[in-house]
Amino acid sequence: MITKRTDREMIDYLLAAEQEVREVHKLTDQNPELTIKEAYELQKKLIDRKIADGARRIGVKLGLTSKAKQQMMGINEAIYGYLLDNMLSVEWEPVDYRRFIHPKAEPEIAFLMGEDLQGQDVTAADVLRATKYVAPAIEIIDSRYKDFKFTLVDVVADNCSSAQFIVGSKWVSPDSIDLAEIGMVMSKNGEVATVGAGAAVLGNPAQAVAWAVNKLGERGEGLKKGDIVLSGALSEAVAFEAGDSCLAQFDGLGSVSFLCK
Ligand code: OOG
Ligand code: MG
Repeated sequence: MITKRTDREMIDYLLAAEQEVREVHKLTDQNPELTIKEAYELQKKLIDRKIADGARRIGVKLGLTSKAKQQMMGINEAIYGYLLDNMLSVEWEPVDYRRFIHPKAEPEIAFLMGEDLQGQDVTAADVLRATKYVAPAIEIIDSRYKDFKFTLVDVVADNCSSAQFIVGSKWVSPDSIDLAEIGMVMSKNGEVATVGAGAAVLGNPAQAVAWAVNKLGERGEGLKKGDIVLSGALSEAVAFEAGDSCLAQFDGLGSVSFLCK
């Protein structure tokens, strides 16, 4: 018999999986009727709980903005979630494998917002105007779900698999570069693991950020000055283990790397 869980139980369940570093069955296994709207409400409650426990919201992340990622995960829709201060790591500090269940690295372009941005008909040009810098980034995703498999509803409730991210130290004005044309190579332990281009992210990463701003706008939210936005992986994600290192090199943006201990 399927016993449906309440919101609070589902959040406790996901938080326990993360804290205890173990994978769990998808929420939709027990609550198959969950809608995408309810999934975003669960996500919000999960983030609010982390904030109540001392974390701070520092930005927004997009997911499944590239065909490579959509095909990899079998979901044809972009998603968004939140970035918290305890997810940000510095490049020279190794990431700790013991924090993860089954982590994967994704090469991304990060935006640093120079102004607040909110609305429901925001364009890529508006995003670029409100952006102070762009920088190379690697997101480490770590779905709480068994075998890294989920439906759209499940992944949204799980804050889009967010775990950690690293931003490179070179910050470039968005005026000086065409984001769609940026080529990217990510290598693991010195060997090419995946390649991509800025255009893979909904045609242009700024377009992807505009999509997220418009979605947030529907809920009366937006981006704030100083927010970091991860615009979504340019290629498929690459699994790694303790001892591995990853380096993502972007034309015109420089590189970002991490070592996993
Ligand atoms: C969902 C998160 C995807 C991206 O950049 O596409 C994501 C997942 O694949 O687990 O962060
Ligand atoms: Mg990502």
